[in-house]
Amino acid sequence: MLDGKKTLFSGMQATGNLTLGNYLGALNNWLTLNEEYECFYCVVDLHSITIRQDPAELRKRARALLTLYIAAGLDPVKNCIYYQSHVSGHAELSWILNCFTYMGELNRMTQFKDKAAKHSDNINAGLFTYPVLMAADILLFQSDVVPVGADQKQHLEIARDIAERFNGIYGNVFTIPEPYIGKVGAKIMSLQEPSKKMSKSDENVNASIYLMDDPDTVIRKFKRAVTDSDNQIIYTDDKPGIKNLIDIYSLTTNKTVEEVVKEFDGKGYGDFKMAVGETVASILKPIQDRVADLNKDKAYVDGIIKDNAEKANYYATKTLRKVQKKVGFPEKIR
Ligand code: ATP
Ligand code: LTN
Repeated sequence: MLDGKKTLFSGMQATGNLTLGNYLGALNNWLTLNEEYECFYCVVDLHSITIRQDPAELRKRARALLTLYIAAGLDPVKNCIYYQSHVSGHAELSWILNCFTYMGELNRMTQFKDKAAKHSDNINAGLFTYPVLMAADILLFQSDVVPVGADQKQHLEIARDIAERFNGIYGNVFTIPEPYIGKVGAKIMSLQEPSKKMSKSDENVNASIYLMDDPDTVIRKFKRAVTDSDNQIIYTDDKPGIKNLIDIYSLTTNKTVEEVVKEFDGKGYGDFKMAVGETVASILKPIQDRVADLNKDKAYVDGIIKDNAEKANYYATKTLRKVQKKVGFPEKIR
């Protein structure tokens, strides 16, 4: 809660090109919630460097991600769209919260285990304390709700635990955040290995639909999507490939799973995959057009970056001052 308004915070890493999983699992919910709340949508570049990044590439991707937030339909005047690295409060609060987080809690984080296994040559302390920085992001803005995909649920739980612990010691400092995880689409699966989630850092480009993929690529990737061989469109865990495509089609057409199954009753996988491909391509096209327009207007996007960083800094400083005072840091002499 900020200035009497309910607050929403969410963010994405600029670790690669956004996928349909990011869109349907997170961004789409951001769009439906953004009227109700004071919203902060962050490009979490501090989190990105827990994995080694090429600096020029990171800068480019972070800009592309911020542009995509706007192109997807988030109004940058009503919503605070900004880079995490432009608001030093994230790192400062993160340090303080590190001192209220136990090693045992962080040791249980499944994302840490997965990422550590994947990047065994660089298991750095930042990767380990990643959830604390995420808690700082959320708590800095006194967030009431945090829309994320299902894979982030554990991180939300630890953020709540840290906030409750801190409040338990110092009184009501932080709003306790609630996760918002959509019922359908919370986990869009890889098109090549439907037992794995679709991930922007997947090396196999055919496993993911990228939001910037052109229509032919989208259709080709869906045609090649791994399914089983019995050619029946049924929604069941035994058919993870088809189940995933039904979820995608249902979300992108606003039809229920039952309606989708009925629509394709008696039709084969070929027809179904084509329909999914065409629908997804038609949703992506206007977003891609807006990205192209925004890329032509550097000054406009720069202005948004500047104004929103100021706004985010204003609120971040407010919370940070309160926290610093509570833990016993001396007040600054002005
Ligand atoms: P990486 O591959 O670098 O781990 P990612 O694709 O998993 O990236 P994140 O930046 O970690 O993406 O996630 C951004 C948001 O998208 C989060 O809210 C996350 O829960 C959501 N998300 C990511 N992948 C999926 C998916 N396959 N289905 C639904 N939501 C997803
Ligand atoms: N860890 C998240 C990205 C993230 C985030 C946040 C999401 C960083 N800080 C705060 C919601 C709220 C991920 O999606 N990988």
